[in-house]
Amino acid sequence: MTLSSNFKDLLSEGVRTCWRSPANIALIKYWGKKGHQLPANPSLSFALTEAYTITRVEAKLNAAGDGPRVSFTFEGERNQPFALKIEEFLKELLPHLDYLPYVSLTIESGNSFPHSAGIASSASAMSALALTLICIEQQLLDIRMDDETFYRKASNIARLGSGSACRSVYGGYTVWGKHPDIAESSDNYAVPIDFTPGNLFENIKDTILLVDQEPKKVSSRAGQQLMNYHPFAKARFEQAVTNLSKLKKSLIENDWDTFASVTENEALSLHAMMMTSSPGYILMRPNTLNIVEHIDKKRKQNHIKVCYTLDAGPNIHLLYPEEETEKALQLIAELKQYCSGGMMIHDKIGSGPENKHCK
Ligand code: 2P0
Repeated sequence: MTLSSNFKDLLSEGVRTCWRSPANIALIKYWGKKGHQLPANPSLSFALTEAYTITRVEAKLNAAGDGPRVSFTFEGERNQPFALKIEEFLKELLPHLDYLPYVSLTIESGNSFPHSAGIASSASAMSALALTLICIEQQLLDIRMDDETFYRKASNIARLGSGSACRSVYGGYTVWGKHPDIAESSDNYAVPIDFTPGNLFENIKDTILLVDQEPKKVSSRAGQQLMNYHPFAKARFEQAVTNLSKLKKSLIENDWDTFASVTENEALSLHAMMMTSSPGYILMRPNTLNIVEHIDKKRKQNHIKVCYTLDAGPNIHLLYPEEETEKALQLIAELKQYCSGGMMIHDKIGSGPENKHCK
């Protein structure tokens, strides 16, 4: 690539951008890969509101062309493990972003949620960084992309950093992975859903019950790799496709009971895959099961519209429609005893990344 004089001028002054990007919670789970960071099955998630990463980036000229050179801080401090992940990610991006060798990047990042809370931070972190990098490309090459092209490109780039991150570049419900019922769905990037969910799901809430805040015994990356040799992999990938169709129907038909049974089936199947991997492992804790049993019992007694899902960890995401908040909060008060230090995060579906509120 030849650097234009304008490109050099811009970088001499420094090009800056900042994005805030949310975590997401998957209802249909991505668990297993094919090819290069492509999903073995489609997944569906919604963006959260309160759990997000803010990432600020300044790009300056690196005339040597041996970049990107990187200076990274997390919440004001150097963080070697995160810095290594980012360097690895940027190397992956060299074939995709021509300007990278010619820049020195100063990257400052921080999360809205405690790092130890056991909430997946790679989705918000990698999506925020992907958005900043595409934004810088636009400024440097003076390209004007329409929104759809911009977000698809950011999603494609985010995927290379962390699969679930590609779903975090949009608000609301999002699908990643080719599925016959979702128009324009792709394995390369996520797309917003192409249908309107019923009112029970428009403002869905998610209270995250923090059962255990210890670091995970097995990383998601390692867990996903175990799917390559898993005896039940084929059936699991087919199950996700069928469950996505059922979930779409339940969202459109405003059918909470079907939504709940599919969502919980996905959560338990995800953990069943972990338990039946070789070697097998268990990320749920005794209090995860105590919460599940308590929800089952109280839901039957009081007909509360609640259901749960699990990420790759022990914490429970309790989902409920906005209109059910009062009843759900009573149940949540009973569940507090099972949370580590009584900790929980009250979150809800969100409108996706922004670049205007970065302070
Ligand atoms: C998901 N998870 O769909 C599933 C459900 C966790 C449980 O995607 O290897 O960090 O970086 O692509 O995205 C977590 O795995 O894995 C995940 P990589 P990622 O949200």
